[in-house]
Amino acid sequence: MDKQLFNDAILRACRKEPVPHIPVWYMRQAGRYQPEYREIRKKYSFFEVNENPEVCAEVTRLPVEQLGVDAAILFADIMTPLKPIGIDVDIESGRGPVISNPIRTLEDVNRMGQLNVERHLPYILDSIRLLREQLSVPLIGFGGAPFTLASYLIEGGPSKDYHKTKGFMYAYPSVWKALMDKLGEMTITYLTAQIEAGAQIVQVFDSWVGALSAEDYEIYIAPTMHHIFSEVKKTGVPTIYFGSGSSHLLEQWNQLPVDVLSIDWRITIDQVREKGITKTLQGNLDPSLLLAPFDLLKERAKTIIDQGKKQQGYIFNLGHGIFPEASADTLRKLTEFIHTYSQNQ
Ligand code: 1CP
Repeated sequence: MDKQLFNDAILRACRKEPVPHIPVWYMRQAGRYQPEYREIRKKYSFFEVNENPEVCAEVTRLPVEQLGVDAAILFADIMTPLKPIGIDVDIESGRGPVISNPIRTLEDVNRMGQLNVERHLPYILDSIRLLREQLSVPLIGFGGAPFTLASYLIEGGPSKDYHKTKGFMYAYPSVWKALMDKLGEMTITYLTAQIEAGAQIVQVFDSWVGALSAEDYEIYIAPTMHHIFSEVKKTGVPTIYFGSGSSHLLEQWNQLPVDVLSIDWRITIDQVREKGITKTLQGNLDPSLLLAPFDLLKERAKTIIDQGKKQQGYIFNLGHGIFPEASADTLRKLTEFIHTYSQNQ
């Protein structure tokens, strides 16, 4: 790849360096809102797309080509590494990951195997290598964080309140610790392998950890997250940590050896900066605004950029993922607006 043509704005933002424009990408930028994706899914199951590097690379590139975003995110799921270690997970259309053998006991935890990425997920590494040849923007690798993975493993599928997960955590603290340790090591192994294959940034999705109080985060989660980010830091590749509804945990996140904090719309960027947080920030447009009249969407994006630009180290994104009802055309126009508005200031 010709270095001159390579758009490294997001890497610069991660490192808090000056940028030619505010970099932007969208969580869940590949998915059901795209007619092309829906066509591909008629032919292949979710995991078939995941397991075929040519198709996986095509789906990963689609939003870069169509929306003009500044980064690609590998097409996979947070559940991808759990399948080869003995978890019977299926992705149900319109629902999400469903598990037929939920975790209930220490024996269940011990039965989970050890991830060997070269052996179990060679297609993930092949997809990354292929994408690095094809892309002129950085490639983001990713994994699920232990709490969020555990919520699916214990609930058996998506949940609204995480009562079973939290009940398990309070009732069996030593089994919980064993589960966090196991998922933590798996995450380190998985992210490191993606980086060795060519991922240029990695994001850890802890989508549901905001369900915990700050006190419980400190006791049950922080040590594992500290371990994960200190290990991944050794690679020198920038790391991003995302959670929704997690503003009450930001002071604790700020203590982690992570480079970028990805926030949702329940807090403003100014409010985060007022807390003394100086890490790069990513976010935080409410994805529902994708259904608003474009002028309103633009106004809200403008406010976010104006706040984000006050310090070096800002990446535009949504506060959570794109959903199937969103329009690719709106996202394309939004991306263009963010680039021109942030260039001309
Ligand atoms: O462009 C991309 O972002 C694509 C890659 C990607 C990523 C980063 C997918 C594909 N999934 C994810 C992460 C992921 N998966 C998260 C973290 C991000 C978030 O909070 O949105 C979570 C919680 C999951 C679990 C999951 N997988 C759900 C959510 C269920 C719930 O509890 O609400 C769903 C619906 C899936 C399936 C899935 N994963 C990805 C896609 C495109 C889909 C839809 C599947 C389909 O084609 O049927």
